[in-house]
Amino acid sequence: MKQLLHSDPEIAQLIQSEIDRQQDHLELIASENFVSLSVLEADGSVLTNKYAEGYPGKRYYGGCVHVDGVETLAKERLKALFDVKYVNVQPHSGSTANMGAYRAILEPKDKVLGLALDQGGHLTHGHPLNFSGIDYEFHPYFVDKETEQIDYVAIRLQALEIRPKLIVAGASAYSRIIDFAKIREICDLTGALFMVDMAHIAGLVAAQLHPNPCHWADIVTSTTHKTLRGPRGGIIMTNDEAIAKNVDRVIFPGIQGGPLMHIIAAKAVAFHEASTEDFRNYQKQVVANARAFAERLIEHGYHVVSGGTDNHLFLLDCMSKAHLTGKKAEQLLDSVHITCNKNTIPYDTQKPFIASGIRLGTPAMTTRGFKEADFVWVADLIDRCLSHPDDADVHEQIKNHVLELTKKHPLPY
Ligand code: DSN
Repeated sequence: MKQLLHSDPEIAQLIQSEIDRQQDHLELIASENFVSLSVLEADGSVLTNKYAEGYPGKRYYGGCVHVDGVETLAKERLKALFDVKYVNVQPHSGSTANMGAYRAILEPKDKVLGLALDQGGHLTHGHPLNFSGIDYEFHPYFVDKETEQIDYVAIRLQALEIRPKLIVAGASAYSRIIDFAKIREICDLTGALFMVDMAHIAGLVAAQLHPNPCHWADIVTSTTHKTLRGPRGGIIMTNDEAIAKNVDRVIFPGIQGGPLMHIIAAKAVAFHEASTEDFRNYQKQVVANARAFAERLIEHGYHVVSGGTDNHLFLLDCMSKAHLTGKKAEQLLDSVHITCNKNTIPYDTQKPFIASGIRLGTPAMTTRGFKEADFVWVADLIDRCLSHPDDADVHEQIKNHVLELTKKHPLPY
């Protein structure tokens, strides 16, 4: 940052402080990750200078020969990674990708089924204040009260009664394998289209550790920065040519103007990385770490929603042992350099801003080289912190342990 330090020391200092924070905190936010230096280099490249409205070979600006090459490569790599025929790599974010997908297949006010936000769903799956809940008539489906897993029988009954135009699967806080085949069956029975937002699990899907929704759904969206470990952005995929044509028209000129070519280059780099054996091994470790982490917290006496995890995350019910709200637990852990987010648990009695749980994920620290034993240690630190909410000496000791752990696995930035 030599140049920035000279020209704008205030911003340079804030960036340096963020690098330091990322270095010496335990990052357990399930939707975050650490990109490779190659992704970072593409992300920070001169491609940010280029306007390229349109698509490869059909641009509204001159000088697009090289960015055409970049976008074509990104598309080809993405198709191969998820075994899908048509892709759009231009969405600026997951929300824009979802808006594009809905607009490509729905009319305003169409009925849609989506997982309830307070049970693991996402804002863009029908929250009343989000464009999705405003533009379409969303009906939430739920997890079973006992198993805390998606209740496919109830979805079937709901779909038969409501007759939605679309069923959306995908979640931001659900720790089990989603049975796409079962939802496809319900869609076929009721005449609904099927969309999967695989943002959270895209890396696991790429590594073939979760069923591939592109084999079941009419349309699939994702972000590229979570388990997939690419730059911040969105993508849309389909095997249906007519839907693909709609998607391209809806993204540009429908929703966006110029694509972010530096981000598309970084996406291409990430898709290449995600196709390697190293990445598959990384994802296996992500899942093994999440399992060991959850099991240790269960041994400590906590309730983990649904009793465990099949993927990269789980929800810890902080009321179950520590008798703390998720908000308080998040604040306490933050004070000892353990970063996570409060989260409602299914059938929560607390409001979303308070919540009874926290969401814990392993993708970021696994990128730093953490193995099962490290996560067992992290579980012990979390338990110690939540069991001693007012003990400053204990908190100081935990902070020192966190530093020991983070120093053992430094970031390359
Ligand atoms: N906000 C993201 C998450 O944390 O899961 C979802 O978009």
